[in-house]
Parts: sequence; structure tokens; C-alpha cells
Amino acid sequence: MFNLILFGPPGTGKGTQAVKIAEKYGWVHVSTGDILRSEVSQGTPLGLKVKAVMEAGQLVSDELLIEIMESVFGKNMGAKGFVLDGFPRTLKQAEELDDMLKKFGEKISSVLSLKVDEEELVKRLLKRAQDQGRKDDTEEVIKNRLLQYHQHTKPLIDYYEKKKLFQEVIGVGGIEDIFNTLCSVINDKL
Ligand code: B4P
Repeated sequence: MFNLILFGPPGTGKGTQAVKIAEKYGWVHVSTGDILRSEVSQGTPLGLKVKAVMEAGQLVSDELLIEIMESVFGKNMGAKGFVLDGFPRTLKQAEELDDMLKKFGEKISSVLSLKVDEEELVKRLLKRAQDQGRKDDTEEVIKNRLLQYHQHTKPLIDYYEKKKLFQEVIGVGGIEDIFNTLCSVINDKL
């Protein structure tokens, strides 16, 4: 199995590229943001619990995310690979992810981080607000999401660098060009 983490702050294009990678390689795309948004839109007990947290741009609790991911892995362990998009976002999630994969005799294969400067990130998310009206794409909430990234998620760079799994890829330019660069990095690791 190839277990890829697509890493980066909100708006770097993780979701956009993860869909394309999963399709090309036949891997399972896991977007924790999509999973949570679907729970919110269906009004499930989990959705009701996380709605306000997400709309404020805060991180949902590690316990809930770990529960969700255990269920995702449990259901898909026969897959050829996974593209994780938006998970892990905290050190606790990263450690638990390692433990979860270990139970299945698996480990993370690579962490690819999309590099985009903050001005461009805000521009993209505000554009998405116009196109799709996502509640967490307002200027104030975007600021909070970036703050959460710097406080809780950025420290994972060090965690994965120590494991020699971390690699940066330029995330600015055409979606196809970025996809081709990601594929050539992945192909070298297959
Ligand atoms: P996510 O859905 O993961 O939100 P995101 O980080 O903004 O990534 P997204 O995939 O949407 O954006 P992308 O970069 O693809 O999370 C939402 C919320 O869920 C979090 O704030 C949190 O509350 C909760 N959550 C999720 N996972 C969690 C976890 N593990 N722990 C705790 N809480 C969690 O794209 C952004 C925009 O840029 C798009 O409009 C796209 O079209 C555009 N774009 C992409 N590539 C481009 C390019 N090359 N050029 C120009 N525009 C581009």
C-alpha cells in the first residue's frame, strides 16, 4: 500500500490535488473536511457537535477525528493506497495515525507539502467563498484557520522531517502543472 499525506495550510490545493491523485493511482481519497461537512449537512449527531467549531475555523477534537479515521481504515484496508487530505492536523493525530497504521502492518509512505504564500491562500479562499459560499471562507475565519495551522499543524513538519518523509512541492501555478510535479515525485517513490 502507498499511504500519502498531502500537507499544507488551508487553501494550498490539497483537496484539488488529492482528488486527481486518487483517481490516477486508484487510491482512496480521505478528506476529513469533506467527511465532517457531510455530517453537518446531514444534521447527524456528529455534525451537530462539530458545526459551530468548523464555522469558527477551529479544529475539531482529536478524539472525534481519530474515531472517524479508525472507521475509514477499518472499511478500506484492502485498498491499494490512501491519499490523506486534511489529516493529521495535530501532533496527537499524527502519533495516533502511526499507531493505527501499525496495527494493519502499514506506515506512512510520504508527506508532500504544497507551498503557497499566505497572500495567495487568502485570495483563493475568498474566491471560493464567492463561488461556493463555504461558511468558513470569510476573511475573519480564514485568519483563524491560518492561526490554527501555525499553532497546531505546522509543528508536524518537524515530526515528518525527522522520519525523512517530508518533501515540499511548489503549489503555485496551473492545477495540471502542480499535479504533474506531484506525480513525478510520487512515481519516484513507488
Ligand atoms: P478542510 O476541508 O480540510 O479545509 P482546507 O484546509 O481549507 O482545505 P481544502 O481542501 O478545502 O482547500 P484546498 O486547499 O483544496 O477543513 C475544513 C475544516 O474541517 C477545518 O477548518 C476544521 O474545522 C475541520 N477539520 C478537517 N480536518 C480536521 C482535522 N484533521 N482535525 C481537526 N479538524 C479538522 O483549495 C482551496 C481553494 O483553492 C479551492 O477553491 C481551489 O479551487 C483553489 N485552488 C486549488 N489549487 C489552485 C491553484 N493551483 N491555483 C488557484 N487556485 C487553486
